[in-house]
Amino acid sequence: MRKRFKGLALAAGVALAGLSAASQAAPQGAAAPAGVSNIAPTTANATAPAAPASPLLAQDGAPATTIEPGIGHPVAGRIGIQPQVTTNGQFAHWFHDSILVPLIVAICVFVLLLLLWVVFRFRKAANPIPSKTSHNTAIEIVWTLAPVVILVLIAVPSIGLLQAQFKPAPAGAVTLKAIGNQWYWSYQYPDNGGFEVTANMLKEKDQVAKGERFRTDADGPRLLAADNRIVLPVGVPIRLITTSQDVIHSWAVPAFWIKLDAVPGRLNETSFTIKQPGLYFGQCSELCGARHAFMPIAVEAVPLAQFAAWVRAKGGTMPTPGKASDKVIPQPGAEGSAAKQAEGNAADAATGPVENVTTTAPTSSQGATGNPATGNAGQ
Ligand SMILES: [Cu+2]
Repeated sequence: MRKRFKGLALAAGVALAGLSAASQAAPQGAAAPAGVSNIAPTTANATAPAAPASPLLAQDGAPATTIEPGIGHPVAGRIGIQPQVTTNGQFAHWFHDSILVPLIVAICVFVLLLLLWVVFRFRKAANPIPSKTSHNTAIEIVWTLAPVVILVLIAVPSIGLLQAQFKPAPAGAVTLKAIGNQWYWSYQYPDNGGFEVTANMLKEKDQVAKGERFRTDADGPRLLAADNRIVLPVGVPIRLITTSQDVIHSWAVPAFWIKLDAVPGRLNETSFTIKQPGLYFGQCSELCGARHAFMPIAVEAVPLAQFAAWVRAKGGTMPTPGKASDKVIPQPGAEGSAAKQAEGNAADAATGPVENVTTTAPTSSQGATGNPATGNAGQ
């Protein structure tokens, strides 16, 4: 089923790419203000007219990937964790459902039964002369040690999971840099030519002006659908780097077991591997201002070949199929970072006393944060 769908999507993509030049020019031109009406600037890709050539999106912006019911998005009335598509997520899901919840339930039931038994057994009517017992060494040792043992048993897999969640990506990972903005996400693929994608929430039909693009069910659930999806390959490690332009945001996709704060001036990093193709939705998960609830994340996970086609359609490059560069991305202000190098150059070029290094702002920022490098130059 999925295989057939993949083939269809690919075929549709190729067909669209071929047709786009001829048939798409007219409607796109007519609907030109559609993209402009978004809140955030969508001028990310200045080099290539990417959208029409994208093998994954139809010309009108309709996605070629369809949503699988119950996977990658919330469902009304569902209790519990979303189905997981990463190793960490699957382990955490099992840990939660098979260890933690049963344990909590068992402890609660046990304590409740003890209470009921004590209330019944030691009631006044049955004990006209109260017992004077005040200590019982054996039972005190048990009720101290038993919780300790339980906590230690829980701690072992917990700490293992915690460690796994922050494991650096292995060599050959594809790097995705997610940048939080008030209030939208922008994305860069530093290993794939550094093109940028801006993702805004799609509004409902009654919220947009005539001719403007609005959300359809194919785009995704209300408040979760984005005009541009992030495309990532399946089965390839993803190096996720987050940062922010303004305030703290958080890049979170429940189906990936990923929630990583995006902090201005800093880079946070984690890695994950998506196991199955599909559409996965998430949201900013750090209260970041008035429109915090309206900066969704939509990830389209596709086979590597399709990812490569999308990258090329966006004007990017694939270093080696399935193998991104392993270059180290230095933290702002660290040795080897652009800001540090610029600082060194500025110091070399200075002929007189330098009153304040930070005033000689390097022309090139480190790029990782997108912030001017002046804030780091003096450190
Ligand atoms: Cu935010």
